[in-house]
Amino acid sequence: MELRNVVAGEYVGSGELFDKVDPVTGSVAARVHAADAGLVDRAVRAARRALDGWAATPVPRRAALLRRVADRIEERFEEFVAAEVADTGKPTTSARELDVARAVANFRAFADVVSSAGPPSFLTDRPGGRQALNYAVRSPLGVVAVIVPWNLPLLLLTWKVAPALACGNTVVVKPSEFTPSTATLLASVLSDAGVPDGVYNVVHGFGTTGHALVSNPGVDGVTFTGSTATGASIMTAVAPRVRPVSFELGGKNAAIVFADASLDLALDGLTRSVFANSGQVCLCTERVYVQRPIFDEVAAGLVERARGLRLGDPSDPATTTGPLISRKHREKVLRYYRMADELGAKALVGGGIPSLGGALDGGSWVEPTLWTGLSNVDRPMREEIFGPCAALVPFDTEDEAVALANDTEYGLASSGLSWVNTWFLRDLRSPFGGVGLSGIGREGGNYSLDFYSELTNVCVAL
Ligand code: 6OD
Repeated sequence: MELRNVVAGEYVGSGELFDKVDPVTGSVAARVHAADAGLVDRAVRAARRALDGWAATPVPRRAALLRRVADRIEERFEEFVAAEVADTGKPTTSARELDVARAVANFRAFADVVSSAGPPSFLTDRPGGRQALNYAVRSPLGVVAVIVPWNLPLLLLTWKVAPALACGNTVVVKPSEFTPSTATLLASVLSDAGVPDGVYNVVHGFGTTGHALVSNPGVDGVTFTGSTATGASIMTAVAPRVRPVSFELGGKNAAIVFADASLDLALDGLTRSVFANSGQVCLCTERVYVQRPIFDEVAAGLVERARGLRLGDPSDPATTTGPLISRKHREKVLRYYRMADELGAKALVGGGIPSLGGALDGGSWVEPTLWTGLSNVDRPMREEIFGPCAALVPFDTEDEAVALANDTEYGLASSGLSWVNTWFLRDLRSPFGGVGLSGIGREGGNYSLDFYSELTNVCVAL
């Protein structure tokens, strides 16, 4: 199979193709046409040509189109699931229940938000007892570059594309080179739903394609989810033109378990927050602080649950855990596994590469892993690993737990967002984003509208 770039509704090839590898087996799943700077420029120009017409489309019409997109994704639900699984290797059940379901929800949520939200207005007193009316008018940012990662490809793409289009922007999206399929499929759904050509464009490729996109003078803003290092390089690229950015970056998230917690609920929550998507979610827990009286019990319970995870064929409903996205990423995760070992940590479970047999041994699998014996000064406790692993550390007092959890340069789950007795429970109207190395800005509900539009205040003397 070959995947092409999408420019003004046309599927455009290039002279340069790269392999998209199936992380389950390591075999080549697709060949992808990489966009060079020239093709990226064509895509940006296409988005700019489409901008005036789309921006002038009345909000109710844009919202209706977004709802139609959600309906079309639902009609082709299993096609999206299959594409997401082929790219990521994640269990089919996860792709159904989380990724594709959220894509539908994202389009519906932002159709609702844009239909109902309006900036506040103010009556302002003037000298002499008269008043003025201040009201603000939203206009689109313009052409938005949308750069999204490989862990939740369609979920994160639509989380940005839906509000961007709702606000009247046009977009050029660059999916990760590891997960090009659902972004391409979405182009045909948008087109079937009646979104005009050029409103949504796709360029494929690696960092050089992303760099060409964010440094293109026709781009008016950049929204990005991915690594902190890439976020920093995007900031550098847009700095000379002073363009707005919205960044969801890494995390080094902590969970705190107090002695009076309901053990089963805590273990259910930790199993999800540590191992969901093989630990490849920026919100995943990699540090677990447990109050000393229940430390051994929590450790034993979590080990038992880690042993109960089923790695294997994504189409098997019993599979809970997929591979990592690539061999290269596995190398990174395994470096931390070795580092923990060298630091004298004890792996209560896992610590290496599983043997799954047959074709699966060609994939990028890694064992779910839990350590004790690490402390906050150790690199595996300070750097984002992005794998199915966590360290358990005891604490005595609440103050100590909070200090340990806050001892990080990141700030996503439990800084930008705090979950109590749950994890990754989302209401799409609430603000989402991080502090410190975890990002800049908030998206979600009206906060997304604030990023994807410019506000002009009008002051009318009455
Ligand atoms: O749920 C969301 O809206 C969201 N932005 C999740 C981000 C996950 C990062 O890996």
